[in-house]
Amino acid sequence: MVKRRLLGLSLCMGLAVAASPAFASKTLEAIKAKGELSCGVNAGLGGFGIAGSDGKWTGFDVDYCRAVAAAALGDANKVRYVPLNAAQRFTALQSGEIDMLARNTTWTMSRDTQLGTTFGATNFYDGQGFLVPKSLKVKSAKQLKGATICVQSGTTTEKNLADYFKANKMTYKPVVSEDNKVVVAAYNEGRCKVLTSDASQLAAIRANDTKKPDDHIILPEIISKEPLGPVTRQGDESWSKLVTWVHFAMITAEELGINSANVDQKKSDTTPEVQRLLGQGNNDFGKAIGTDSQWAYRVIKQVGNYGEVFERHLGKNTPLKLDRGQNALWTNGGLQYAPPIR
Ligand SMILES: N[C@@H](CCC(=O)N[C@@H](CS)C(=O)NCC(=O)O)C(=O)O
Repeated sequence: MVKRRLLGLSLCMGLAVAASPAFASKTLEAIKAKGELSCGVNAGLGGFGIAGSDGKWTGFDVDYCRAVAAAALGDANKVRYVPLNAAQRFTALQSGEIDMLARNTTWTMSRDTQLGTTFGATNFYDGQGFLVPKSLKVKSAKQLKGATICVQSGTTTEKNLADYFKANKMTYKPVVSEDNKVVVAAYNEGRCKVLTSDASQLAAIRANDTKKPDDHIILPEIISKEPLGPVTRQGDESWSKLVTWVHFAMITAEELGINSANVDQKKSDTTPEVQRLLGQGNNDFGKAIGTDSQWAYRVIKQVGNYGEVFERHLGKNTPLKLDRGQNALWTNGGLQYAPPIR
């Protein structure tokens, strides 16, 4: 009786009843053995994933790869970037060519349940929009009846476009290609009047791929939900959890005011939440995901908290000039929220 009550109490408090062994992750073991994380990224999307002329990859998604490498391997630089287009991305994950995908990929039910792939974190809340030349004098998507619209195949974009025009009883002429470069070139050459994609991508395309960004506007209508996040293969839950919790650690760090510049100092902060995140005292939340107590410390030290990464690649001082918007912390009216580390 007493025993049962004790068991009830410990379960209630969320304590482990028996020491739970770390689940062996085949993916993590393989990554450790090869000494690098193979991370699928966009082949060239400024702000999210792009290789410079020196071959160095940068971007918001690239930093997610780096953060996972810091947690899993101890070094954010131990990443092999695998550029993938929209059509290739899931096959690369299914076949084992990559260990994870960090490439502006929308979490949908079919992708989560039918492809042998799995989602866990939404690191960027996005939505689909329309880019048009100002010279067109269009102010609303509702004025796009009969328009030629450039869109990339193998994306949620293509499907949402069809839904939106159907719902609004409008016709349109799609100009479709599997290759994003072809899609963007078609827009720049006027072969389509409108380009549709995730709004963040439109901001990137307008800033980086049009001759005069100011000659183009993104229409006010956002026609879909595009929760973007990292994707892993189904069947290795421990690895998937590691990838998900890296995002939560970055959110928690921002919430607690911990960043790459002050994280060393914060190690001596006695606030319990800070100690748990940074693996101080007896806290070791990394072991159960196959790493060690310093997993989150390394992410913050080597890559930064969520806000730092957002500002570095997408914020006001970048060509994309994106607001935090829905990606603000929940404490600031946004949707970014992490379950507690305890
Ligand atoms: N978030 C949407 C769209 C993502 C997407 O792949 N967008 C295209 C259109 S700009 C892209 O990134 N293309 C680059 C490429 O395929 O290389 C999805 O997951 O389907």
